[in-house]
Amino acid sequence: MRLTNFVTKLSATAVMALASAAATAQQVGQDLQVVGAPVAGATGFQPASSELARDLQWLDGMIMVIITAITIFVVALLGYVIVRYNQRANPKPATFTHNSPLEIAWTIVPILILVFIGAFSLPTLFKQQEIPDGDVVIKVTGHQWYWTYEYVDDAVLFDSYMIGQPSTLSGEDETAGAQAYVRSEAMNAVLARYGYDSDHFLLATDNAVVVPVGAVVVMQVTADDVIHSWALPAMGVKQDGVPGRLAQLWFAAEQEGVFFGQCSELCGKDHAYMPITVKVVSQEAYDAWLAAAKEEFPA
Ligand SMILES: [Cu+2]
Repeated sequence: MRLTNFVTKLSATAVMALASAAATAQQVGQDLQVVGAPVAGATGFQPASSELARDLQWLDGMIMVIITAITIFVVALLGYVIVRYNQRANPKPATFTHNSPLEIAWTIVPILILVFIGAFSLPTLFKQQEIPDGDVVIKVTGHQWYWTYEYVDDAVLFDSYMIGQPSTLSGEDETAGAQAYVRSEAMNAVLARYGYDSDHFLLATDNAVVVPVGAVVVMQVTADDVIHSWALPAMGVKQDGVPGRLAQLWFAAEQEGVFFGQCSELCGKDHAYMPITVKVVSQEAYDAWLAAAKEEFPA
């Protein structure tokens, strides 16, 4: 019984290994849910999918409470003064010019509020800026107008273009009516071929960054022409890529899924057309992807 189980498991594993070896890099993660994407009409954050994103969203909420309390307090004071000390209610105004206890209070209280905010915001900032050792290290270079990704420890290097950018459309796509940068039925068919639907137009790229769930990912961000910015809202990261400099950011994704970001530094006429697609996959799927990527995209 045990032996049969073992044999069944072994053959299943072999089949899976064969199947994944046959997959192309682009096919990895096509069944993933889209988790981090902008939503039309929404005003809040994308779902926090890393510790950094959770921290900064919590900080935003906490500061919002303080801001709201201060605003209500100031508006209430203004209202009280308008009603109580207008010319009709208070015909004879007071003439004093100083009130030391009051002045000390309105100096010390804001200092305490700022120290309180700093006590929470500085650790959050330091956590973002202290770069841990990466399980996966990816050098990302911004170009007008696409990104290049290099998995520095694995000799994998590829460009990533927005689906709908001219180089992503084949002659057949154009015959079918797909025009670069234009939303259409034919464009939806191109998106579908890559595993995306029409909502992901302007967000999805031909080649995605693939990272394993839970792994510490360090991105080394730079650019080779003008300043770009690599941003992934659901992970709470954004870093300018400056020509000649290598800046770093890090994140560890807490859930599998597809996450979209966009270049966030105005970089020329097609700035709107260099999105970022990150697929967070299981370790097994990542290993399969890496094996395929080494074949397809040798550095
Ligand atoms: Cu840009």
